[in-house]
Amino acid sequence: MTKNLMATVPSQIRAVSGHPADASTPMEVWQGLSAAVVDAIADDWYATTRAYRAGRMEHYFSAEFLMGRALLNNLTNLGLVDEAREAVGAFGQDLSEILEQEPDAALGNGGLGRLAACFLDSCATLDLPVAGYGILYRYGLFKQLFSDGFQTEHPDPWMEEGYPFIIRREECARIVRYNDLTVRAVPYDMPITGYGTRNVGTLRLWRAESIEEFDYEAFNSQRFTDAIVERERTADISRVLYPNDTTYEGKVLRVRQQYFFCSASLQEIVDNYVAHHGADLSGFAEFNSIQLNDTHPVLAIPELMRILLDEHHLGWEEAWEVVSTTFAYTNHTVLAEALETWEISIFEKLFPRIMEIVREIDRRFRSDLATRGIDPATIDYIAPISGGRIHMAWIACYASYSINGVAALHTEILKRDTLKEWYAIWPERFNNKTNGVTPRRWLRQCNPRLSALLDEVTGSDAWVRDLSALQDFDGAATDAVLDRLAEVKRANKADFADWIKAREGIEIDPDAIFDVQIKRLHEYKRQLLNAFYILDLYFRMKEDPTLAVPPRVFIFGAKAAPGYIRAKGIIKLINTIGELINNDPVVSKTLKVVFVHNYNVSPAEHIIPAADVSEQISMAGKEASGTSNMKFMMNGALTLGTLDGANVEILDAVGPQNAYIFGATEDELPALRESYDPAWHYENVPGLKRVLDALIDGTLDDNGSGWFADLRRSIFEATYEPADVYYVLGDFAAYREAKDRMAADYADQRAWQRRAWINITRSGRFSSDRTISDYAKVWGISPTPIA
Ligand code: KOT
Repeated sequence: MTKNLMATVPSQIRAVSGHPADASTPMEVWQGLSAAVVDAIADDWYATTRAYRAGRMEHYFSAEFLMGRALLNNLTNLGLVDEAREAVGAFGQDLSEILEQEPDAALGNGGLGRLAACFLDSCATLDLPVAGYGILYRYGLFKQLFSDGFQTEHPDPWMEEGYPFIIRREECARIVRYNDLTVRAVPYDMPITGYGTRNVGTLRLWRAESIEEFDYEAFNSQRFTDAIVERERTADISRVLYPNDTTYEGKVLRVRQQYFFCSASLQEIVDNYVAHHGADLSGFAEFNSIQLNDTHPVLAIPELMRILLDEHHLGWEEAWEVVSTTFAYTNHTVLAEALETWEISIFEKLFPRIMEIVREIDRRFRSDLATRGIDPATIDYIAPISGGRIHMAWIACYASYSINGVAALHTEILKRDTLKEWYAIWPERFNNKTNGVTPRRWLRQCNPRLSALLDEVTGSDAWVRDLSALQDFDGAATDAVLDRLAEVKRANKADFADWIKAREGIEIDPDAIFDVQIKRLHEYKRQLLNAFYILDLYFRMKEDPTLAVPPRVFIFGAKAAPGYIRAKGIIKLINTIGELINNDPVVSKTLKVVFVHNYNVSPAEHIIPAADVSEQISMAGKEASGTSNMKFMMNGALTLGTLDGANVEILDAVGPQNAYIFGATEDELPALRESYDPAWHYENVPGLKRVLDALIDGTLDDNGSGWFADLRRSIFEATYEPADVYYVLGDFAAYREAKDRMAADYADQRAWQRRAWINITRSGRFSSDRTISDYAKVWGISPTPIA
């Protein structure tokens, strides 16, 4: 494999560019080098696919896979980074410049999609027979630009220049039928390499195409546009990723997308079963299990029923037995606005047979529960069809052999509130799977300096496959090691400062504290609380120029859903505060605010290794898990956070002296809320009045949008929701105290480095390898190495 790459790179580049390698553009070199990598793994990929298909497999169904870039990830996994550098160096190209040519595969919104990508990496590394299934969106998540501090959205045609890491499998196309449209689903396969293994897994993404290129009859009878329109209606299905994170939008096209990839994937899985085990489908669940990544793929449940009933002629009971031992369901949020429910009329219009099956599931569910003595009101509330709508989460809970949340606290909230009726009936189905992130991309690959230090301290790279091994090195933090750790962080921060200068045009001081909040923009995540702190600090410094404030850079990265005006208002606010501070001749010597535009996987790889402080400040009970918290920890940043999601478990891992925890807890909030009065906080909590007034007194200009006044109203006035639903003012004093203290503590560099070291060595349980090993027990699969 290794010697292959060096030998094939120049010819692959020539094949792509039609030029000699040394006359090719960086983009062509990226294409050729990537093709050489695919060439190097092709035989192993084929062998892995064959081995997996013959045995029991897990199938991970997800509407989103936020893969990011592939080339460096594959080179890292295959141990070919140095060789690739040499290969392109031979004709005067610089590998880091080549790597920057690659577009991000941004086929996801945020945490849910990135989790799916980390899981695939772990499955490959652990040699587990798992394949991913999703949609090949032509346009990934929109590109974000700022114009006068306002977010603007632009299309992201990420594959337009060609993408070597995905292979069209024409021969595996399937037909997906809607009542009003029949389309061809063509699979595109992406190889998923692991670290230190020859196994290569697969992500299969489906693209919608017309059965025929043209409706020739329409074309010939001079109805050219009709022919085109029909073709476009089909292509619409896989055209674009919906840009909503944790919100639900009941659009017909969206449900078409969901059915599209579920139906195509199931057809393939069923056909593969028949090819290996014969036409009796009653044994299907012995060889197959399907994980549903939230409710987006829940249509797979009635669709598998349809295939078993109509195409393989099983009886209802027999089919239901198969289905209810096949599916497992992961819930990713307790936010009410994310719960998917569909109007019956949409299902009736698109797929009447699926609707018929859902009605039968509903009928049997009701009688099943009545027999169990459940009261009629409860039955009606959790029935698959209720209030004239179809409830995807209820179908998932009813049909799944396993139901899990994504962090301990989240799973407890599911059992206690969100899914309590289900927990009462089927407690044995519930289990927790705390999320994790892959240490390959999020440490080995993005932080080579820290990786080299860890190799040295631990004596090998074994930690890359077993991150928990680092915990034995808690005590290895000698002065010499901590000096090295400090050098690593300083060098990463200097690199980051260069990157920011080039990307955003802002100069930052690598010796300042880098305080980072990167995640989707949502009120519950409380970027507003962070913004209020920064503005308050600015006012404190204006008021008392002698105030001792350690130099700080506040870094943000966040996209707002295009229709989420309040989230866009918060982006505009942060940009406006940034302008005020960055242009203040005095304050800007100490503070800077940087909003990284178009935040995505590859910017995260630059930001996280340079961070000192990890902002995880959601209102307790709202962030199901969070995963950037884990990436920061792995890279030696200290958490400043609430007791929410996986922060609770991070605190447990590092101990209270190694994290900064503040604010109301999930169990305290209900009582606090009863007497909560934001106006009282505004009058009495130091700093708040000045900050809130700045939103409307002309200090901050929202360019006439009225958005700042709206943000202020959201704090004081109850509309659809109570005033300040996310308790921003309630937690402000505790946040300010913790954040000030943290900044002061930074001065003791030795103590800080020691705590950073502990964060790194204790991050093992947040490796997605641990998460996937836990899932593998539920799935009943075991490692299947090909070599
Ligand atoms: C989106 C739409 C519907 C239902 C749920 C979502 C969702 C949830 N999208 N992202 N999430 C996040 O998932 C991550 C991975 O589990 C969590 O870490 C994070 O807390 C969720 O907000």
